[in-house]
Amino acid sequence: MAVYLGFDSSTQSLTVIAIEVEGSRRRVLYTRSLNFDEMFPEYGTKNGVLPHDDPLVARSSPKLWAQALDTMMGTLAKESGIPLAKVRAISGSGQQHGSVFLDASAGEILAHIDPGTPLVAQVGGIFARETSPIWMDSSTREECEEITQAVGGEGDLALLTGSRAFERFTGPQIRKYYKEDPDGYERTDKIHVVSSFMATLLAGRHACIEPGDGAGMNLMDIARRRWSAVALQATAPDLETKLPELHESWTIVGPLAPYWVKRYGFPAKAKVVAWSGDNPCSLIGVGLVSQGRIAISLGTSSTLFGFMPAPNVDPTGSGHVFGSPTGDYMSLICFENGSLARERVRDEHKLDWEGFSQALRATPPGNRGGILLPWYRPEITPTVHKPEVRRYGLDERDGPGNVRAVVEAQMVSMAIHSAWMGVNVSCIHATGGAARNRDILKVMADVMNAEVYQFEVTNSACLGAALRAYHADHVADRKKVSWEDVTAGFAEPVKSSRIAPDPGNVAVYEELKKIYSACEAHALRGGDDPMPLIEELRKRR
Ligand code: XUL
Repeated sequence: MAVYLGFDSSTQSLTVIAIEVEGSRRRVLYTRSLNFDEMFPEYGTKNGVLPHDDPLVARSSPKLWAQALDTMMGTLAKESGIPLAKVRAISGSGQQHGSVFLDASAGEILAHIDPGTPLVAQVGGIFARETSPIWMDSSTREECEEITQAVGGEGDLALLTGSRAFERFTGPQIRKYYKEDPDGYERTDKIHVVSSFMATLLAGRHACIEPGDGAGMNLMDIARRRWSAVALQATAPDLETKLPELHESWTIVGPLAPYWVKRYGFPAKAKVVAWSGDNPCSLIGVGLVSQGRIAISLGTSSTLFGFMPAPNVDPTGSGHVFGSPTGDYMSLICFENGSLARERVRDEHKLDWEGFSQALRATPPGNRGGILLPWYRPEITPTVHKPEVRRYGLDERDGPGNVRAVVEAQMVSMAIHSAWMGVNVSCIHATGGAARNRDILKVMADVMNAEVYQFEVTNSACLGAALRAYHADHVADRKKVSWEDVTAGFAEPVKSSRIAPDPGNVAVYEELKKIYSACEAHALRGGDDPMPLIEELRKRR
């Protein structure tokens, strides 16, 4: 029997999953989550983010992530009951785009961590920058423009790196830091993304970045899967010396560092496998290892993604191409106002999640034309820099109407902004915390006109990381394993969970999509007043 561990270092929590594989016998042994705000209040985060006066700035603490990892490894050793000696490999998933700036002392210090003292007490001095910008940061508009100009325009940058410049991507964030704190940048020896930083802590040496997360930086040549000299030069000086190496997703970074072996009893030969981004890991965790279906993840962000055999870049500029951990590609669109927007509406109307579901059940599909543009925070898709919540034909005090409106807005926006992918979606794999809620998934099925399936494990990023550990362990031992074998029995949708679209509701949403697009155009581009369209729908339905 072999045990594999997958971690997920996300915006709000650190989760672990332990899976057991013995031939075709596969099962989840253990899973546990640590919420950052609740478990580590001394860092002062709210929903995993440090408070800041500027609403466009979103940062977190890399020390908090290190402390959470240390606590979780202790929990695994002391409380989980899993057979530690059987752990063969460990991998992980990280919130994408976030960056960790380490100084030149990091290499030496990390190689000699004393197992007698907690990790954080020893790594406190390795950071050239105390805080890490994360994916919710949208303060780098200027830097995005500068990089775009230097590379030759939006289209060229997208063809080169898989995405036009995005505020949250690591390259623009690095450029901002270089401009604001040139000394800090100079002192920086290595810039990790969240995933490679966490793998670095486990292995006690600088881990590589892999093409899943590398593609979220505006720095990687997407077709060649190498750092792009042109993009690096456009971003900041000497960047090539500060970035970790770029290697395939199944790279073994090294054995587990002695700290974890001596302090907690993990096996010395356990392999640390390169960590990847949460969305690339999710692709594996919902079994999308070939073309044809898409997944929607309802976490802090909402993402819509699918497997892609070749890097086909989004001509509308809202989507991304990332590396898939299979060695292929994936397309992705990210919406910032995900779970936190749903929570805002829930809290504004003093509901719990059951009340939220009841409100969905009590209101008609299409919401009688009541529309909410749910930009509680700046939005990534479509680009909204200044947070703003707008209502059309919807009373602010109407609790059930606002609940339906926020869910419909999220689903309709996903449908509209994913049209460029040209995928005729007939089946959606739903994942992330809110995928447990079948009332939300019913709206998804009707808006997307597709069957929706749930999974036993809702944290597919975490499961995908454990499956990647299993895959890399086999590759390292020169054993043949296909991705279909890797995902079998774990990353398969629950057949009985199927939610089918209702043709009547699908027709309502076809009309609502037009109205929602008109509301977006009105709010963002000064388009025509959409109220006549809403009145017309009301007359007929
Ligand atoms: C993807 C993105 C988010 C984060 C969330 O591009 O920014 O989905 O990965 O952790």
